[in-house]
Amino acid sequence: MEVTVSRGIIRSFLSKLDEYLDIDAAIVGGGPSGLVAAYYLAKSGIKTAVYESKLAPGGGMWGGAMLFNQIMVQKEADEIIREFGITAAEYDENNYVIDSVEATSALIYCARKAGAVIFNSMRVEDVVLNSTTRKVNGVVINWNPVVRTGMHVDPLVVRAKAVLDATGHPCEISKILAQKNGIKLHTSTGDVVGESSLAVEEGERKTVENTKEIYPGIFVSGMSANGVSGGYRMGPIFGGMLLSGKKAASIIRESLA
Ligand code: 48F
Repeated sequence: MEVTVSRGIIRSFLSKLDEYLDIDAAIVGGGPSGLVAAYYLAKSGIKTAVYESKLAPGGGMWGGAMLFNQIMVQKEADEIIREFGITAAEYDENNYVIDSVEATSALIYCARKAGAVIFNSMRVEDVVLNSTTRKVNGVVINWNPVVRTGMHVDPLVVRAKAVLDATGHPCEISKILAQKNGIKLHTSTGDVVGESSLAVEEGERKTVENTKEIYPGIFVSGMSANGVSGGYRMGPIFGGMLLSGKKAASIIRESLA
């Protein structure tokens, strides 16, 4: 029995990893924007994997604000909330108030049920830049505990037609791409501009506006989109994150068509 349990896990995991070595969309970061993007991509039949460095996907949504586990979501994101079956209580004419644990678990569950595969505790530490086309076409992965403990262990590589940087505030993948390759991103400076201080309404609007392809093959969503293009942070309001994830899925889908 002991061997059966171990063999079942090893064989099924290796077969999943093998099947997802060549994919359509690699989502880096399982926060709200990445999970929403993964859901809509997988739902339309696009082979999608999410790489989340932490054990639990969900990013900055679990904790609400200052660990008060409630979030606010604007009614503009109504369609997405309904699509994910999230219970939303009306707070005022523009906003819902939502249990952050229900919202986060719903995003994870629905992304997975739509067909996106989630690799947790896996860190994307670089991208693949095709030397001929100069297009991003893959991600370099390693176990997060390996990276965090500084072990000198080479990674594995996944080919992906599109990569989404959904890493949140650090916009880690875009920074690595710009720093290592001397290329110009589609931003006002050609580089990662950096996030501005908190401004809720402007931040929410800019999150969606800044969701775009920033270099051939690589897209940004959520706070990563703001970090790359110089948008504002906005705290525990999540309509922009959800709408950004949906927009990212739509532009990635168009790029793959
Ligand atoms: O930070 P995060 O929740 O990103 P988001 O989707 O949402 C932002 C909000 O949570 C909040 C906010 C709302 O107004 O401002 O901050 O933009 O999720 C990002 C996820 O990416 C993971 C990280 O652990 C987190 O779960 N992550 C970051 N870098 C990597 C990564 C990496 N290199 N590889 C894999 N996962």
